[in-house]
Amino acid sequence: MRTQVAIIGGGPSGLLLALLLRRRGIDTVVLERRTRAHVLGRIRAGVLERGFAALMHEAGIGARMEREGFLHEGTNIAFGDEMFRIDFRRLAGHGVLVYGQTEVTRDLYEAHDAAGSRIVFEVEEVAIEGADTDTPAVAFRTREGVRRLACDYVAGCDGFHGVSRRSIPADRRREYEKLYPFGWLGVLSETPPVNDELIYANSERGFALCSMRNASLSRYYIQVPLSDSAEAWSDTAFWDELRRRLPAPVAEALVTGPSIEKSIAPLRSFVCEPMRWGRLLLCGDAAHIVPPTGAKGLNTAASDVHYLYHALVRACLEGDEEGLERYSERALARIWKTERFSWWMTMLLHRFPDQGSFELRMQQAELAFLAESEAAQKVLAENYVGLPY
Ligand code: RFL
Ligand code: PHB
Repeated sequence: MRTQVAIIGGGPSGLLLALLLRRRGIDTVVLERRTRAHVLGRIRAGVLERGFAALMHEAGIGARMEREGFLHEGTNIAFGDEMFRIDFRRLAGHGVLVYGQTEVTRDLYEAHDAAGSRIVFEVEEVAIEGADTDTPAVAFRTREGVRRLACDYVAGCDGFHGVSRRSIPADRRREYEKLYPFGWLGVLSETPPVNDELIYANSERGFALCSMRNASLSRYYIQVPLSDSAEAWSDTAFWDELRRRLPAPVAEALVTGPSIEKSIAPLRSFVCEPMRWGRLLLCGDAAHIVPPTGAKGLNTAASDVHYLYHALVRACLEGDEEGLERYSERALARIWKTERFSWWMTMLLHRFPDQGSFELRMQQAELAFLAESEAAQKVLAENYVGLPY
């Protein structure tokens, strides 16, 4: 088997990169460890930056997103019983789109079906060979046996737990990591959202977030200790705890119902440098993770796709490797700023087990300042809607 760009991972990064490259006549093969149904069953991100939406359009799949996505021109921050709004349109010029990662992934798979793309599911024992040579390849096992995919470049889009990052020799990469001492318990329910915009809440019982997928599908999160398990949280216990963390008028307006998905995600900040080793290019969660507080994970994956797509087009169609040589530096420059924003939002809105009374006062003062200062709100708005590529 041979292709120009072997793409490991059929999540949003890998699928979007493959679709963009195909549209420019560059051949790709996507290798995915799971089944398509499994990938589509994962409930993850909900907020898309304008840059992400532009890439969807460029890939020719923006129509349903435009039709069914919700434009959010602001967000709300609650602390205790107080709540204030950050006006994205006024402060940053435009808003964000609420359109779930599940829908993005479905649109991507459908476009690949129509294009007749080669996507191999349930691959095992994926191994990258010769990434530091001019003739790389990816070996993998399917039900039919071991196969070998020769290629010009390998895009490592296989998420945080994939093989790509670990294929870069340990002495050629540097990893930066921060683990937070809590997770997010998320619930999806077929209930109308409590508010027409998101609410991020800092309460003395811990963080809570009110989000949504559409007018009849809500997504809520609460901060929980890492030792908790999702199964141990009954729906009633979840709704009771969520209500306690929201300002009284919001809590009273909350419509509850049975959960249709419930899971706990740990919070982590992580960056691997560099994102390139020879002809292996890392992209998305394979290279970096942010805590979900700023809604940046999927959006950061998309900015990598943007840089990598343009670099690969230049390399494959014009034989010019400058874009690939500078890919890691360009992508990381934006990633570190997004890491900073996600870390800052996380520190601002959560309760920490080791938070002393001074740290608590600092957090309260920062929230009070944010509530009053247009300059501080502008910083948040500029980052939330997405830094330029
Ligand atoms: P993914 O989605 O993890 O996809 C990687 C794919 O690679 C496959 N894979 C392999 N394939 C072949 N061989 C191997 N050895 C492989 N190992 C793994 C996996 O099966 C998978 O299909 O990474 P990608 O494509 O880089 O996309 C990243 C995003 O999924 C992620 O950043 C976001 O979901 C993060 N995130 C959010 N991002 C936002 O921008 N806005 C949000 O509102 C937001 N909310 C969230 C989130 C992530 C969450 N969780 C559970 C992690 C909320 C949550 C709760
Ligand atoms: C979501 O809707 O899943 C979501 C929204 C905003 C975040 C994180 C997750 O910051």
